[in-house]
Amino acid sequence: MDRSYGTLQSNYLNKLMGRLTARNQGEYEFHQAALEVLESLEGVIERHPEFIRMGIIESLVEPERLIKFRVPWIGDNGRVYINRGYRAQFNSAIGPYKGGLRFHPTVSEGVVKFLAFEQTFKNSLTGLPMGGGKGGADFNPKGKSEAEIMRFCQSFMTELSHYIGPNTDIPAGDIGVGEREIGYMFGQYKRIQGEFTGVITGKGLDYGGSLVRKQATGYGLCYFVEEMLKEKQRSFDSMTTVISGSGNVAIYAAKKAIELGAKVVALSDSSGFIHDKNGIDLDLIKELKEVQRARISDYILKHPDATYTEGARGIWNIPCDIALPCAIQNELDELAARELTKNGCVLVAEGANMPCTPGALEVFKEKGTLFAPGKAANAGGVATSGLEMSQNSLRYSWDYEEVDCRLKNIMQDIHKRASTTAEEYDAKGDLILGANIAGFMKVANAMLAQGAV
Ligand code: NDP
Ligand code: 2IT
Repeated sequence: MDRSYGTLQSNYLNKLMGRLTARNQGEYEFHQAALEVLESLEGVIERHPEFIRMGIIESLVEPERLIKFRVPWIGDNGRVYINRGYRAQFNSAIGPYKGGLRFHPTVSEGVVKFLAFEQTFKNSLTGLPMGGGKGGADFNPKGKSEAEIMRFCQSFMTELSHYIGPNTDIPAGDIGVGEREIGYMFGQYKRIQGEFTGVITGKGLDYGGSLVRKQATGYGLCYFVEEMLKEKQRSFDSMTTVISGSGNVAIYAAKKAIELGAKVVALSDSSGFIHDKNGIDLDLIKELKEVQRARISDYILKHPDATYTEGARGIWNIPCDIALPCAIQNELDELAARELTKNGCVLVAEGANMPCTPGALEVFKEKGTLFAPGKAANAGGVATSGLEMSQNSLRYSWDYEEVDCRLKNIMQDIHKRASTTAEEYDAKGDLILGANIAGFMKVANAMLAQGAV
């Protein structure tokens, strides 16, 4: 059953939301992401009736193109397996489609649409000329051999290569797609097209990747949080921090938070979480996750003082000052939010895309918890992908400090714009509203300027 959408005041937006749920049945994540943005636009359409007249919001919730394809691949046992691949080319008003690829069993049309929709606003917030896209496959990389991963990536790219290009659509990584998978897909694209172009980002440093891209989402998240804390005359110093996930985003969020003085006491994977009151040993986590591709439960073999608990959701019961959900959508629900705030958590910032449920967001609002939405706080990854594209076009590489400094400036700028936009719309401190409106305005104005296309 689709939920009802009684929270929209405007008759126009309410009808639009009704049509959206009817036309995209069962795509709950997409409904959730769209509703959150529409809720933020109530004040905008009062000030800008031209957006209604020109159908801008109806266009924005409809992907420009949705590609769905078969991905056959051969297992080590000689059997043929079939997965489903997707690419949602959501919006190209301000630049070529840009966004990651996710390999995870839960990937579906609705998930890819929610991610590409969010990406449109996120990319706009970075200030760089990138439209919104997202893709992936319902392929589960867990337990697959190196050769199986390579064959899957090559088959996936054989089909995807027809639809992407350095000036049309530039994919990157996301859950289950890291530097290894990007390398295999880039190699296959190069072979098919017979040209070496910046068609994908997150590449290895030896073949066109950018310094800091690997760290960028996690570092950017912490730069954003620093800005939020600064406004309250606080910092990361001595802040007990809980971070979910133990993948690319979580690891580099932990690294930067520790560098800035925080005590990171917990991390998780989809099976469970570790709690190390002494502060987690990040070198061990990196060895387990980046090198061995092991489970996080192995952490306690080296640190018997730490605890491992089955079930990822229990991580939010750990008392902390700061919580950074960096795993997957809807991983932090209303109950978890109540537990966090009861235990004194003062700030929640989304490293993942839409990790907090609408119920959790209500709790944070009610309790006055400082909150940063993913489309603003985790934009550092795609922003640095944008910097990778610039370097590829220039056929030049910037040094580490240069990229890190640009990333930090972009994150500070996103924070400032989300903050000031919230104030302009009489919602001081509401970074959800501020980020949604600031991201929306640039895309909407570009769409208006380009006419009904
Ligand atoms: P990774 O694949 O590197 O890591 C994902 C992590 O999340 C793994 O530790 C995984 O554990 C864990 N996880 C998956 N499902 C669950 C679950 N149900 N409960 C708890 N943990 C879970 O992905 P990334 O770090 O790249 O991405 C994480 C999030 O950040 C995603 O939401 C992604 O969309 C978002 N993001 C990523 C960016 C990037 O640049 N990579 C940029 C912006 C946002 P396990 O190994 O057991 O599956
Ligand atoms: O969700 C995201 O912003 C990403 N997965 C990164 C996308 C990118 O193109 O770098």
